[in-house]
Amino acid sequence: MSDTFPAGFLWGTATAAYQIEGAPQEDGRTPSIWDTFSHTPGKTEGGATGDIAVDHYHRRAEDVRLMADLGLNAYRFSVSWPRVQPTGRGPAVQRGLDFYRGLVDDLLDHGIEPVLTLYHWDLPQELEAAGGWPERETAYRFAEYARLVGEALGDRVRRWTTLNEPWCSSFLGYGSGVHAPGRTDPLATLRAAHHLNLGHGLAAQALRSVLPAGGQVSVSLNPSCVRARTQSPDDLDARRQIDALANRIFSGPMLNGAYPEDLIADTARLTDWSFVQSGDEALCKQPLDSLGINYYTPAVVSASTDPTAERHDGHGASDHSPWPGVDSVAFHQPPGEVTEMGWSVDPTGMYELLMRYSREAPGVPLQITESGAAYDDKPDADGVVHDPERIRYLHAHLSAVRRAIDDGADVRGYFLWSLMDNFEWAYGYTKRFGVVRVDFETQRRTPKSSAHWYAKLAATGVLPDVPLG
Ligand code: PNW
Repeated sequence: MSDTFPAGFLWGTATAAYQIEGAPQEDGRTPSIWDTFSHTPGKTEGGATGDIAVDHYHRRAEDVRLMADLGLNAYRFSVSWPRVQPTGRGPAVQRGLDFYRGLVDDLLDHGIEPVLTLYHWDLPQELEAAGGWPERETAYRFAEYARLVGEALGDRVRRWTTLNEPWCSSFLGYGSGVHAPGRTDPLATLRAAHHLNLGHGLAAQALRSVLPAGGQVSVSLNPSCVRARTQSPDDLDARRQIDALANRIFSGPMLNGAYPEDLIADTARLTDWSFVQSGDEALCKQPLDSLGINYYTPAVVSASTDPTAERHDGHGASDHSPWPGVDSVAFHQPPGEVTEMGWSVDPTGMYELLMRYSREAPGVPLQITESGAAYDDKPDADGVVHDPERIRYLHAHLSAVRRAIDDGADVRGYFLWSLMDNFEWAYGYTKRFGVVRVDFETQRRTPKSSAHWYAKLAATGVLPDVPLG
């Protein structure tokens, strides 16, 4: 196997607005569902919020310099919807747009390609008050917002992503309630999933109509590599059910223009899916210039008749299952090594997903738009942060990407989650995914050894060895 990546490969890191920016009330920004949720007692670890986060709103230039010093050639970030369009309706706020225009200009000045995500979970609170993603109107509002940002930044941003991980927005936000807005309603979960699909389709159309020639439209999914615990028919059926709700509920409409029939049948007790109007499914299927895959860990499932079976689905603690209509599937902790999230380390899952989506989205280049790991690394007495576990994790996953390329997958880039330690949603500041350490008191940034390792990869296109020990 070659350890060299194709020429032109994008080597980037990824972040999301709410996880890094802070400045929730500056320049006209209004609350998003994550402001409301994180300020609700009991929703995040230690009551953590993104009020300050890592103060990126004020340290943008320093953060771009960090990337430039590491020699990275791409950066995936998200735009905060309530910064640009505070109520989720009406004209854009110029000062909000100016921040992103400044960011993009800084990136371009340093030869770093901006990869812009329109929605990484921070719905304007006013739209949630009107019903949020379970309401069809939200999809139209999202497309209008996409058009505004496209018009404002399309002259300098070539690569656009509509949604980040619509599974998390719907299943964790409206099903298990561990993410904002914290609702626990199985029917609302399915309605939200559909309106996210529809919002993607409408936003992709809106972007196409305003972007100059060469503009690229993508979406980032977090497909689950679902494994059956045994090959028994019941366990295989458990896998089929979860695969439908984790993966095909999005890839069905987005890639094939139709919801899978087994999904409709499995959820028949909850809904007749009449919220899917005629023409919607075709609209969800828009041409994609690339497909973004976010991957961290696989899932292992079995059939279970024991409703009290312990859940190990890695989706956080909730009394409510994220899976609408599923009452007979157990999740199991896979054997072997885990990261600080308790997520099992399984690079083969990455390989399998890349091969699967190569088949399911023929002709569409793939990007790994998130991959990385949380470890509890600390600075040593000299202030140096050694994170050999993260280097091993990255090496193993990049080897899996390389193997998928050898086997025919058209993978064009890798975006490491994350550039720097940040607000890890319900886990607050307790989980560190960064290749740059952030001291959350002083906001001081220190590249970890993994950052230097990754910089070497970006500079050479050749997978460096893993340090021993
Ligand atoms: C992704 N799950 O979140 C997000 O895109 C990032 O914002 C986040 O920081 C990163 O992964 C690490 O967590 C996920 O429970 C959160 O399956 C939860 C799940 C998956 C992805």
